[in-house]
Amino acid sequence: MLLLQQQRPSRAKHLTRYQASHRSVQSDNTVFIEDPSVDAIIRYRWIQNESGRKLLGPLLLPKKKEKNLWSAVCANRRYETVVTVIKDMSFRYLAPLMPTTKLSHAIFRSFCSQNKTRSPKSNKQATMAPSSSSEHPDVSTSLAGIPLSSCIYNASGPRSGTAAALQKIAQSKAGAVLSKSATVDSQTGNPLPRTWHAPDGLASLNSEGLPNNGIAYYISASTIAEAMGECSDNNKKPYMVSLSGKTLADNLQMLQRIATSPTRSKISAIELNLACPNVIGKPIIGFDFEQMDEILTAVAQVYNDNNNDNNNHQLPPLGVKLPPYLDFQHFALAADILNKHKDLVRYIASINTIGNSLAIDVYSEAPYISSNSGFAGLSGPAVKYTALANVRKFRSLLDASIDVVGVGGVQSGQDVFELILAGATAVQVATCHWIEGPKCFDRICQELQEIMVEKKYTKIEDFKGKLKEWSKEGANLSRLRKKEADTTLKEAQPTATTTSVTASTAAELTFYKTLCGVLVILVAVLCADWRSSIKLLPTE
Ligand code: RRO
Repeated sequence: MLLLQQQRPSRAKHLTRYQASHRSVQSDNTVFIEDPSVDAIIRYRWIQNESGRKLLGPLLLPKKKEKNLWSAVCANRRYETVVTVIKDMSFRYLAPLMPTTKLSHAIFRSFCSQNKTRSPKSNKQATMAPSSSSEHPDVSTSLAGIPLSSCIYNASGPRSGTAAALQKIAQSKAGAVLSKSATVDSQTGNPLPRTWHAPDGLASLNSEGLPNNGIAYYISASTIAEAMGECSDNNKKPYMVSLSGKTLADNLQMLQRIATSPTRSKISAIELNLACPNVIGKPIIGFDFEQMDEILTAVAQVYNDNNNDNNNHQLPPLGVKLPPYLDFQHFALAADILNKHKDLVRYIASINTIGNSLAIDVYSEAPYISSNSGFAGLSGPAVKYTALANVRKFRSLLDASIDVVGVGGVQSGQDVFELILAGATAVQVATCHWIEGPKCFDRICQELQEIMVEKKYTKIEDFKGKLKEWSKEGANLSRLRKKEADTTLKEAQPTATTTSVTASTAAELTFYKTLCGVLVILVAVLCADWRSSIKLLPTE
């Protein structure tokens, strides 16, 4: 790891210091570069492959007052600290991945090219992590019998409505590609504005109203080919289709169309959305247990009819997207229905957004969202705890044959780790993908791997569903770990303070010095003027 801190550095000086110390870049392929031109610290991470280094994405950490903390983090490099600090710094510093500056890119490029020209021996010495399995834990999983190279993929919703958007997911480290929920015909959705992001980055609202290109588009050969490209082989990366018919008949019709589609074998799973909160005038199906049972019974009939005929119309495994439940009785009722249909339902995705939330603009004294009187689905980091509880509860109530996919507020490897600990087999990312774009899958995947390395877990099964009961010993261990991290932070802070006179601080100093000088001159002139005017006063 490396943190460059200097006073008014020129670019050349910056590079020189960087070059002098780049050997200290840590084996986890992370480098921190302070960029005085934007008063920020930029974190670069990369992977090493045969052809050189591939940048995983620069991350701008812009807050000046956070610098000391970051110096400490850099010195410490314990993943707990890094993850904690990342989370404390709040979503808005991380998720949007603001455009990083030319200066830092130049430094990073220089670093890459420099290391490429080294001899293999010194190259090894310099930085790179050995690519053993312990350094790159296995994040693959098996969902409803479908192998996923990574347990992290996109949720149906943001950035999943077009082949172009789906292609970007396919080209990322996401373990699968899931389409936007389809209706029978294409539709544009609710009027704008229909989305809102809280300024603190902790919550988002949407009342999209199911804008989508219609089922024909999502199951067409051209869409799947464009989206999946090289990945169109199901063994490499599964393509999944979400359905959200406006009526039961619509859902059954769409299932039938998939069963008879020439692309049927290219669709690895179907996710039936029983939880859309934004169809005006329609209830959230997952809260109406009678209707939920009715729908699953009818869907089971379509599956049976097709899977038992001799026309090779087998339908892919079915998952069900559920709304968030908040009451133990509701968990039990929903789980009973799902268990009743365990031959049909291979996984649940839990949770959809928290429906009918409301955000108010204090200036206009009106909702931020125009449609449905401002009522909309809540997502983002604020809902993670509801998602964790739903995953945990359903894992304990559902038949073991039904997998649980965790979704809700995931924005870091730690979030994925927690959901898997609570019992998730895989994890979907929605709001973070919406804000950060598909590179979030690579970042989150690497963060999960870092946690697994630290904890010496080599595969997902090592911790899946293994959430422990609260215990005094556990709480003591946690306290000890936090104390250790705090001590390391405190130890690192004085160094950071003494060494980090930033460019902007220096500029402020110069400004105040000049201001003082001007004031002294002004006062001197005024005094001289006053004295001479006294002398000139006529004597009585
Ligand atoms: O399109 C939407 O308004 C939407 C859907 Br289908 C959903 O399932 N969840 C959500 O928050 N928005």
